[in-house]
Amino acid sequence: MGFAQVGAESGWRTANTKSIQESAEAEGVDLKFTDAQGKQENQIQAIRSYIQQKVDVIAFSPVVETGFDAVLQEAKAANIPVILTDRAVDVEDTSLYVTFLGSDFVLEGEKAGEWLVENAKDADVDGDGTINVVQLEGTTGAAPAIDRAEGFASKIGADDTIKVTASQTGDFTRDGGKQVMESFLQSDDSIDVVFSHNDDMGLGAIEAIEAAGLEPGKDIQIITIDAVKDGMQALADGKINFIVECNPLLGPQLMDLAAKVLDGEEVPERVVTEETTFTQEQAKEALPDRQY
Ligand code: GYE
Repeated sequence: MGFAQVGAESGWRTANTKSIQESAEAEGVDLKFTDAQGKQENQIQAIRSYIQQKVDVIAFSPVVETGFDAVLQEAKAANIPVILTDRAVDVEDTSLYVTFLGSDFVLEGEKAGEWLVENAKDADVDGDGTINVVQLEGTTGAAPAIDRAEGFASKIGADDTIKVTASQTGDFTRDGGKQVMESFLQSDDSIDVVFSHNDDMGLGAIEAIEAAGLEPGKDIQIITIDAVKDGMQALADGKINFIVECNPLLGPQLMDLAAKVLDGEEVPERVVTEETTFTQEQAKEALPDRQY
């Protein structure tokens, strides 16, 4: 199996890589692994090299949704099946991949939005009747950034006191989240809520909020997605208010799907990961057994 990973941008990604490498080893799969360092061109190059090496199956987590048509056509022409892992591509011809294993990112955004609608009153710390939300977006053009924003917007639309006043990418990294939050705080002193597309950017935002002399989780509420250990710890500590889980442990299912595809068995076009959500109390309970 040739696997073209996005990079090492977040705690989620690190756990995802470990899961894929460990499951390959456990299943006796000869894994060729590359890290694209967040660059689509590196990923395309890695896929091309897997085609040249005539691997049996290619799996990858696309950095962004568009621009993969040509290389996927090359894989198809070489009769190498492709499994999308974690993130989707936007291609016209869906026969260019056999299946897509990963989360429902729209649903994750919806869960975040629903929680805010239900808890909006508590978020309005300054009591001015409006909830001003700033959004830390994931990598521009990536499926989880597009879908989480869409799901969130569709739910907060139910409450016209909730408004997204600023939205910018922090590229799914802690440093990116910190920098964007610093600039948001400089230009706006009425921020009530941060909606961050992942834990890492939320953790960066916590640093920026504390540096500005404010208390994260109280003066400004924070909602994130992923539920990696560092995020869950911040949630248990009261610095994050709500986390929507996104499970990175896709390795076992990926190896299973690959084996089936190579055995000529039918596999579903879409395999959705099951996930939950965590409040501060639930995070305290879940933390001791958290695997990632
Ligand atoms: O949420 C984020 C990571 O594609 C689901 O990518 C993944 C996202 C995850 O960098 O932390």
